[in-house]
Amino acid sequence: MKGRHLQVVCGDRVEFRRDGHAGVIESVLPRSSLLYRSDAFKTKAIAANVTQLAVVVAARPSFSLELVQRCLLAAEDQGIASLVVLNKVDLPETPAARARLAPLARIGYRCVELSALDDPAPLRPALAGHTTLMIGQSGMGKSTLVNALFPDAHAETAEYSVALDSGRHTTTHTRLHRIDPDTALIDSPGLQEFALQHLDADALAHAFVEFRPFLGHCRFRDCKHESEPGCRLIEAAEAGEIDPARLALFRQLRRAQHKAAQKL
Ligand SMILES: Nc1nc2c(ncn2[C@@H]2O[C@H](COP(=O)(O)OP(=O)(O)O)[C@@H](O)[C@H]2O)c(=O)[nH]1
Ligand SMILES: [Mg+2]
Ligand SMILES: [Zn+2]
Repeated sequence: MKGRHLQVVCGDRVEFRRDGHAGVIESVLPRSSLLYRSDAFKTKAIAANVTQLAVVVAARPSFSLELVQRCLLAAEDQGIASLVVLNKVDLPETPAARARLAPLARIGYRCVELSALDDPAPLRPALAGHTTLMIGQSGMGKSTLVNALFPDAHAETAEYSVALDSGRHTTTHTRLHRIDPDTALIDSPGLQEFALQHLDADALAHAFVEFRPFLGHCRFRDCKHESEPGCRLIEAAEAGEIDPARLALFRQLRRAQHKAAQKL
């Protein structure tokens, strides 16, 4: 690998050689997973070898349930575990936030509730043995959580950034915090978009875990699950076996993916 351009992302395992007082990365070892972020212009790798995604939400400011689901879908596609962290349970609006997450809990997603300001401990057992990428919209309390878990981390939280007049997005670098040899937490900047465009329609459908038992049973092999007769997913939604809102989300994402593919 020497002399070649190396794409190293947070979480990579590398072969490293000492060179005087410096060090040289000789090679990047094969990755077990690679997660991407995308905006209108480009797709960018954000972290490698992640084994679990933790999506942080809170009752205030309000969070996008669609964004949470996009994150969970990206994790499913990469075959990694995921959980939702409902932070700020000290806030009185928490029951409403919990109710919004209920459809995800029903299909098996774990939800850990805590208040980063009071006690981050409820998250520790969920992190053990994993390399967890923590993501979530700005203001959900990710930096507060990192500081509570790692008192030496000094991650900048919202008030601090306001004082410095440096804007809303305080975390600018993706950073790995090691807890023990088998456990690490990766803190990444406020995430507005999670790349799903690179998934084809089939991969996207499989990322909806609760759809899996029904896939391959539609009358038409190339069923788009829109309005085709004999569509097993439409039947399942009508029978209450899957959540119609999830089928609607699938259709919306599939159309967006289709449009993006046409632009290439
Ligand atoms: N009430 C309450 N506020 C919190 C909690 N955790 C974080 N916050 C506040 O939420 C705001 C955003 O926190 P920050 O950690 O910067 O969010 P980030 O953008 O996700 O990194 C700050 O004002 C925090 O003090 C919590 O558990 N309860
Ligand atoms: Mg932050
Ligand atoms: Zn179908």
